[in-house]
Amino acid sequence: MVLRHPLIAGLFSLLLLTVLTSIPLHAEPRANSNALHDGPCTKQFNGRLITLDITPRPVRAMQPLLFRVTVEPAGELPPVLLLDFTMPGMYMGKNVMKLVRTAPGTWENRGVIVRCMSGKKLWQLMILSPELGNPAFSFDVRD
Ligand SMILES: [Cu+2]
Repeated sequence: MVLRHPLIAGLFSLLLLTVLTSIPLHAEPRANSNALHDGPCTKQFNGRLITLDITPRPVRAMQPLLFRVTVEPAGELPPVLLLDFTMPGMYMGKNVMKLVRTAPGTWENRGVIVRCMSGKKLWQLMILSPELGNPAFSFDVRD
């Protein structure tokens, strides 16, 4: 038989409540890479400089776009990198683009960002690469 002291149980639930209320449950996710509308966006991940460039700019939904990732130093990366498109807090189906190496340290492909029926604009593009630390860029796509 497990003995549960009511005071300890009470303290525990109070502690749990404090932890839960300190998490902003309804915080809207925000874009961290809206600079993509003005030029290539470079971040440092795992000691490498990773640049995402989407053209033409600004980046609009339902427009043919060129996605280019450059990595410096490129090291031993595969000839294909996967770029995963998601909308934070929403399931939009699986949208993974194969980026193909077009030059040393450069991967590219073309595609379209769909317009979301909800009216939301925030997309996250994550390079699915454990070697690179799965770097992600989020931005508000324009109409
Ligand atoms: Cu959506």
